[in-house]
Amino acid sequence: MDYKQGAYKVRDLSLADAGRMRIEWAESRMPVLMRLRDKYAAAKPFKGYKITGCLHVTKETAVLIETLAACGAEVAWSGCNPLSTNDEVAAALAKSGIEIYAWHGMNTEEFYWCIDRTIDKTPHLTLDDGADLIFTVHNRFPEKADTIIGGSEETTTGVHRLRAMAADGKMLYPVYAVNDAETKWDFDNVYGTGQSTLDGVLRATSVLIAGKNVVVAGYGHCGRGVAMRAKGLGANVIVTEVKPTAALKAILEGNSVMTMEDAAKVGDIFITATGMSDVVRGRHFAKMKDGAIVCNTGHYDVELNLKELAELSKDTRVIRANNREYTLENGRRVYVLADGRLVNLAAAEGHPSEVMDMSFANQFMAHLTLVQAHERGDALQPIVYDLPQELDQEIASVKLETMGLSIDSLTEEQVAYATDYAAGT
Ligand code: RBV
Repeated sequence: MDYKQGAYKVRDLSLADAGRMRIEWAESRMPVLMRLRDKYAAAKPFKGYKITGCLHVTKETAVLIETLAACGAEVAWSGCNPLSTNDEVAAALAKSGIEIYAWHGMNTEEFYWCIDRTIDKTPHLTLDDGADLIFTVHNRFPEKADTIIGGSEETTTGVHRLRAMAADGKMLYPVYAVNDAETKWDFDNVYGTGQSTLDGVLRATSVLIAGKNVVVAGYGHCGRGVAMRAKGLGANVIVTEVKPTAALKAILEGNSVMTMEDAAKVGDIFITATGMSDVVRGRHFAKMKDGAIVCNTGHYDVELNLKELAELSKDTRVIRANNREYTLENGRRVYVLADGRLVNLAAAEGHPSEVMDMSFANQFMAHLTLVQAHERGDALQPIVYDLPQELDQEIASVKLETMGLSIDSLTEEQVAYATDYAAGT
């Protein structure tokens, strides 16, 4: 481990050159964020602001971090999951002077130690994925909130929790729900999760997807993306749900729908994407076929009850990277990927750069908005804010432009037609 107090703690600083090449690869596929870097690098709107982040340390996150730094921010970072840090990227960031505490395979105590080190900086802004940093500030260092002007949250699970906290009047500063921007959830959660989850399953197993029964638990945006991509590879997709409208959508979009109780007996590969705890538990594992593969792509590792699986098992071993075999008392084998942690980041590299480009453009703009409001003297409430919808169109339009695509625009007559309530047949 390479450690320098107040500067970094990463696995191995000598991985920095390899990490730098990964970051450059991501930069070449994140044109929207790179444009924001170019646009604001001279004015340095974040000069004098300390931004503390807790988000997967990937090559894409590195592009976000270095964009914030290029625009004047003093940044301190930790990873938001013990298994999602890319050690090469972490080393590259440390070597280029970013304060970073993150390594792959840390335990829970180390996880919070890293977050605490970033809070030591007394930040002005917090940037979360899963709300662990914000909750740590609120629960253990509430005095630090006095100098925090605002924060942002990247993912569905985090936003749900923060909205609950705000409804209870317990939030100490305003937070932008980056997840809820259309150019985030309608792309990252669907196409990002869809591809990266299958990527994780393939890297951990290398099995043929075609002809398999893939059980997707949860048909929200993430589950829908996973189902779509599994089907694209030739799987028979079975969806389990608790929400009637979501189940209906799943069936009308060509999937089968059944209870987990029934799906457990026929599934070959199980992927949870619900944000809920104990979706697959002992009684389900007990019914599974020999060789069943089970993983989770939700933010927290609560969706698979591995304690109950361990109780049913007589033996367990790691059979390949991110793939643990459990031999049950009934003699059948079940394979759990990435210890039930989000398989797309633990076993693969997270979402592709192209999709993180828009998610992180929203993150950048959320922080810029907070700083600008602060400098204008606008008092934001300690609640969860949505980003303005115009921003979605702006980000999408730059994305299209960088893809070399043009779209039509309405004529004046069409605009008039759209708002003419007297028009009819
Ligand atoms: N996510 N980040 C990456 N490549 O950096 N991949 C996925 C990456 C984020 C994504 O935005 C999602 O909301 C969150 O991880 C779940 O923790």
